Amino acid sequence: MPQTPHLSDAQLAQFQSQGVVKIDGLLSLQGVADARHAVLRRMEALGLWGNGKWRLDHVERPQWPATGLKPARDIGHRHPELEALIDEPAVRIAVEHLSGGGPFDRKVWPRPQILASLPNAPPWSLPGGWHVDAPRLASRLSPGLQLFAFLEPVEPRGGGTLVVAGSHRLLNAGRHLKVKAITSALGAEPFFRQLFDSQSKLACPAVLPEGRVEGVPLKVMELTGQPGDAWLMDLRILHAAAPNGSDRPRLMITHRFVPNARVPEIAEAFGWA
Ligand SMILES: O=C(O)CCC(=O)C(=O)O
Repeated sequence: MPQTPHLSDAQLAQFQSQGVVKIDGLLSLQGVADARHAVLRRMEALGLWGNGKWRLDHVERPQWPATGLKPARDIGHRHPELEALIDEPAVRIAVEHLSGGGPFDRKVWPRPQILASLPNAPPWSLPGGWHVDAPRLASRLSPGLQLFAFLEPVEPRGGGTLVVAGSHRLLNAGRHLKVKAITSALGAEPFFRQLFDSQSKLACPAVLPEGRVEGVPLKVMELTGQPGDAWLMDLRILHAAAPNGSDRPRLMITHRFVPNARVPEIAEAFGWA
């Protein structure tokens, strides 16, 4: 049983200001090992894993944005070992602490998803595809939290999701905004216009972009970590999948925690019946 995570004052302050925080060792190592085994069984069936090693030599290297794997088709998301991770007590406590409390909806996003990519770079470059998965709410409240966790080590430039820390503080103007309206409003700002501009994609930038919009400091950050580590992200944060410049597959899981109390407003914002 993992220890109850204690979020330090610095972590809480970081979550407030940046909308994303890393919690080392949030998931139990046994739980992660079980989930990793479930995924590796599928990788073995695909010929990508065997005798305790990755077997990528016979596979043509995909080129970003191709990832070489379709997790839903090749691995499947319905694994009890994966679902067990999001129900671990330490995860629940951290998510409830940061989101203001459960219970959480399981209809919109019923189970965790695998995020997987084979090595598909160099050169590593800033990606396109920046998006959010939830609307801005007229109440200005956060729609919920997204968990990202690692089944395999993910080092810098190793395919970890990229996020624009601080972006949750923008566009909370007291009216609903759907996801396309959010990216197009952000794209009117020079910082985001440059980030979204595929012509300006720098191969292997030494430093990830930083900027300021409406007085809010913004910073592109890469979600990296070791098995068991997790990041919790406000669902308002702009984010994108990234190339995998390492020599090993990237294996992460993600899950979106939406408090039941937020669902009616999200449904209204999206225009669901
Ligand atoms: O890291 C990835 O593959 C992208 C994750 C993502 O965009 C999402 O979960 O919404």
